[in-house]
Amino acid sequence: MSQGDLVRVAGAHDAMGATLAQQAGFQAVWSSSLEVSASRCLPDASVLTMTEYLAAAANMQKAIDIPVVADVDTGYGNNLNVAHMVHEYEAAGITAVAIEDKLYPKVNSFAEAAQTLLPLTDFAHKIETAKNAQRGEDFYVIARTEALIDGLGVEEALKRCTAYADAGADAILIHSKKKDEGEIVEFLDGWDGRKPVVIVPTTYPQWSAAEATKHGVSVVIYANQGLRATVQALRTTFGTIYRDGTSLGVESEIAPVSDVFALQRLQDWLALEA
Ligand code: SPV
Ligand code: MG
Repeated sequence: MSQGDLVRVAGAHDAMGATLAQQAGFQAVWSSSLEVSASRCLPDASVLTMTEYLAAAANMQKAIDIPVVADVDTGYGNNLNVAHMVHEYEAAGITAVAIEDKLYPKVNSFAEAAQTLLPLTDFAHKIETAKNAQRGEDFYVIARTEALIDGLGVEEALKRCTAYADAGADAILIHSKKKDEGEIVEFLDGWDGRKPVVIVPTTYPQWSAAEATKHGVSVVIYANQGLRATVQALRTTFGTIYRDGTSLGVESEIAPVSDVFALQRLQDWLALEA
């Protein structure tokens, strides 16, 4: 970000996904609450605990050389929970956390459910608490507003992000569930640039990284495409093997075992023992 280049981030839920994201060239990995909860077939609704989300993020960070940006939902409670979260994530070597201004327990932004936001001043206080709790210099707190998700409009989103930036957030994340980029562009046109902007173009994938850069976006998160690819691939592969009574029909489509060994860095481990 300091070089002025767009930072592209891929969502993952385990070390394998994080490693594949790094190999594809992404600059960071998003430890997605949707992915981590879905990997256990549980809803993205504050059902898992902080320690479970932290374990997933830490497993990813241990496997890769690029930063993990951890989606920490609401910070798992109120201000003291946020402070504890920052202590634990920072100690685990996580580079950045993104905290959202929804009420705990939260539910995924795309769920057909009511979204309730914290009052602006309460969430600004949460951000201040997070920054106060941080011990070193190299830890980043991203403030995420769900104002557009809650239908409160661009003006409210700008007001909130300005307050969160002034409370000490290192970047702000503006989320939208619209099928076009209209309200995101409107937000970016109104943003004074006091802190970098992060977007998550899940529902408006036609809006490219190049266009986002032109509008002043610093970070783009592809939050869940990896998970959705996995669902599709496993469904097709398992279905074909079960139907055919042989795996012959999928052999040319799936990674060879040698590829899996490479991801496990088996040669390095054998060299270590030798
Ligand atoms: C996630 O990946 O968990 C996110 C982004 O928070 S979204 O699912 O779009 O809310
Ligand atoms: Mg999430």
